[in-house]
Amino acid sequence: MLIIHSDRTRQRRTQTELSGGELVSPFECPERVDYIIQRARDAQLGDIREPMEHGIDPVLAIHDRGYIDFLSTAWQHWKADGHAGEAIANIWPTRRMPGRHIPRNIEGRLGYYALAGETSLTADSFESALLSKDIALTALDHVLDNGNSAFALCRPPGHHAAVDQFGGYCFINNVAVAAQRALDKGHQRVAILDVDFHHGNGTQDIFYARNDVLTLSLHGDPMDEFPYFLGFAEETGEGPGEGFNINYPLPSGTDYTTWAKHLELAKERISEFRPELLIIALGVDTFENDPISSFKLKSEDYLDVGHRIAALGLPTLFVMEGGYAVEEIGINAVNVLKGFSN
Ligand code: Q9C
Ligand code: ZN
Repeated sequence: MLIIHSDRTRQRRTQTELSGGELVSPFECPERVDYIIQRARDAQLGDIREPMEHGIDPVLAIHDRGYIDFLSTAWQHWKADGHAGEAIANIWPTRRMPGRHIPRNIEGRLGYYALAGETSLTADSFESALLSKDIALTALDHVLDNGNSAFALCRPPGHHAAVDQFGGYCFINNVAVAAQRALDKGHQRVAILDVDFHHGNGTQDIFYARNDVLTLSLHGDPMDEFPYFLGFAEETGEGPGEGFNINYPLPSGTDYTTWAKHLELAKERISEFRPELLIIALGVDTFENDPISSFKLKSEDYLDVGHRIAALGLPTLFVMEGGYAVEEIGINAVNVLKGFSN
């Protein structure tokens, strides 16, 4: 399987993540990619190529322009205001503070465009997010050109990024950008299956009222897990999109037997939809030793995950999302791709 990768993903090395009331060294770190690419090389998974630049238009096809302008200038404004640390949101439009106005001050703007407070915005954030979407789009080009599957080794991840919000380590929604691009290149129907431990709230948000992109997510029950406020089973889409969003919230401690049953349910729905392209939001934070998650998948289970996805028989684009057991992330992610290819 072709792999799209860039060493420039290393430029993103944020210093702080707000976690447990402390500023900790971020879980979403550059070593994640190092372990995955090392393992892909060792396993001789396939050719490794550099991403090509695709510009901003595919991003504006799904994200709000004001949001993208904010991302591109936020750090400059934050520094100009003399703040010492990385930019972290600390106030939001909430119930009875509806946020009808976008504040002038960067602190207010940060809250307006953030959906969570763990993710620091830094000098590299926008550029890194652009690089990540170029990795996804270059891998997509390959799938569109020859019908073969490909792996986009994206970093930062994307599936929490909504139409006009960042958070959960995500700024630009890579799977959504790729899905929209496939439609703009002539596809009629694209399915996005999100197997990251966390609900793909951003992807759901972007396509919620549409029936040309089927969105499905298997994840920790939002009653107990991030992002808490979206990802419930009753969220099935709206308007023309009714029936085209499917959530499978699963309890803490879910093991592979239960998880795989829900994967099969998702696959039935995908087959019924008859997509021309399948995009997998590939998080491996479902791993038993993941430091911020609570499912119980084992390394060898990921081979079976790949095998089960391959049974759909669709051109498939794998896009890297989460996974924070850094030393095992390479084995787990590459096992999915090996299981798919064998
Ligand atoms: N104390 C992805 O997997 N909550 N994002 C962290 C740590 C945010 C995960 C809590 C989790 C975001 C792409
Ligand atoms: Zn995740």
